[in-house]
Amino acid sequence: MSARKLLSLVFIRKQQEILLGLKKRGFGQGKWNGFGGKVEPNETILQGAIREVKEECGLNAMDLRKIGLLEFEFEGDPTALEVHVFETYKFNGDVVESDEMRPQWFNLKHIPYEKMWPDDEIWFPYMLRDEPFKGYFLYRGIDLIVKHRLERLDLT
Ligand code: 6OG
Repeated sequence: MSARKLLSLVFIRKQQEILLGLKKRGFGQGKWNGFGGKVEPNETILQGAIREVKEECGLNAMDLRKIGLLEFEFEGDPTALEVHVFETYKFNGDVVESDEMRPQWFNLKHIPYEKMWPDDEIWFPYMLRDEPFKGYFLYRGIDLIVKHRLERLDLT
C-alpha cells in the first residue's frame, strides 16, 4: 500500500526578490525553501498554505496563485509527497522569524541553490519564467535525485 501526503509550498515575491526561509528543524532542516507544510484534514490546500505562511514567517498572504504541482518519492519509503506550489506578490504584515524558519529576501540573481533541495534548481526556472509546471522526483536519501520528469502545464 502506498500513501500520499498533501503539502503546500508558498513563494512570496517582489519584482526582483523572493522570500525564502531557512528551515531550523524537522524535514529539510538547514535548507532554504518557501513556506508551507502539511494540509490539515479540516482545511483546503489554499487555507493550509495561507496558515503556514503566517505561522512560519508572520506575513498575511493574499491572492495566492497556483503555479505548480510536485510529486516526490523517496526510495524505500511508501509515502509520496504531493506538494502544491503557490506564489503571490500581495501580502501584508512584518516578516518575523519563527521557531521553524529564518526568513530572508533574496535577489533573483542570488538564489542559494547549493543550500536548497536539489529539485529546486530544476523547476525554479519555470516559476521564474511564469510557466506553470508539473514535476516528479525520485530521491535516494535527501541529496540525490535518481529520476525526474518535469513538464510545462497549460492551466487554460
Ligand atoms: P513540513 O514537513 O515542515 O513541510 N518540501 C519540499 N520542497 C522542495 N523544494 N523540495 C522537496 O524535495 C520538498 N519536500 C518537501 C513541502 C515540508 C515543506 O517542505 C516542502 C513543505 O512546504 C523533496 O510540514
